[in-house]
Amino acid sequence: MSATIKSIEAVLVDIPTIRPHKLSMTTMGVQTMVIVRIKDSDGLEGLGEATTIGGLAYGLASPESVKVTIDAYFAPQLLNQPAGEINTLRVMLDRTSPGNNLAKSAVETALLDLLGKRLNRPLYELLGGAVHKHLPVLWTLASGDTQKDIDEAKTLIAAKRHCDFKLKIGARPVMDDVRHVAAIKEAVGDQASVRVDVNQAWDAATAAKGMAELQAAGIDLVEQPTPKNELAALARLSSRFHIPILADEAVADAADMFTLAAAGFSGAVAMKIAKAGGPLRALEQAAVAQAAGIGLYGGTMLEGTIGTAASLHAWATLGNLQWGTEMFGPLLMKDDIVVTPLNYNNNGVDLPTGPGLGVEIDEDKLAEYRRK
Ligand code: MUC
Ligand code: MG
Repeated sequence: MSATIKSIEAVLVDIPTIRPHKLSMTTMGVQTMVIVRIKDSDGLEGLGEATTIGGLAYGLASPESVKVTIDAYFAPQLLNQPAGEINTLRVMLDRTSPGNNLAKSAVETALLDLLGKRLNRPLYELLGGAVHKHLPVLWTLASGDTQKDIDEAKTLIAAKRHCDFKLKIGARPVMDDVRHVAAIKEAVGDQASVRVDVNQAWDAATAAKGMAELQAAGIDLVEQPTPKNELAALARLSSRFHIPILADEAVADAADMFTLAAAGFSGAVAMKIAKAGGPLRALEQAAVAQAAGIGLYGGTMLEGTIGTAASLHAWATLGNLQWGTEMFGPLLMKDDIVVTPLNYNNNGVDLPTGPGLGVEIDEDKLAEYRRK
């Protein structure tokens, strides 16, 4: 008989960021992760992570609500079920609990990690094998100060830690943002790709003005300029400008991707396991995007090492990752709760190769940062 699920624990972990991280809707000084630990009847353990940004500022769930969802609703359904029947368990949770993708992502990840450990193979092999063993990683400049951002970019370029940058804009008047972005692009020149993320802050008219200015300034990509529900506006902007649009908040899963593509959108999509409901679900979204000619980008919710590793295993299986990834979450946090951190080098990160996610919890660090 196959192993069954014996315990499920959801732990809130708060780690300060290395500097304030300013987005259009909030400024982060701490990142809260929900770490999920699933143990089976053979004593093996799978790890998962559900992470959002700024409490309730960014997504539809908070870290605290994700913990309650897992403790009160998912755990009783999952206990004593066969741990390896991941598809069956997914179908069960979808039937009893629609949505709740953040919590589902952590559970799916933990079950995949458990399966990898049981089979003694890395997750990417369970997903059909890795096309890439080293993935490019962008860095977000979001100190809120132009000169600080330029200094940060130059240091990171010189250290070969990153050569692609995303700037968080949208909180200030559009021309203030354009001046900030243009100054940074001017300072780094052709050494770096510079992109922006507006996080839904512009209406359609402001977006048209902003995109024209950003196109003239040599910016490579504009992420989610308009509100997430305004799909027609996103589609219209994508055909009006040659600077491509990256859809983020507008598309969580495969169905959203189909709807946006059918509305006439062209450009790229920021895939995130947290939005889609797990690594398998994110790859379903990738298939729809590819069929519609929409470019792929490995996105982050600024997860720690567990969620970042899970995402990397999924993105590594994709032949065309046209826009690379932004899997830098662990680098934005002051500390980590794993024994061996990911290896960031040469403007990217190495895919972990151990069984499952290839990541191990540091129990002392977890005890230090878990919410008391
Ligand atoms: C987002 O909207 O993309 C990802 C990178 C970053 O700096 O913020 C997140 C959220
Ligand atoms: Mg974004």
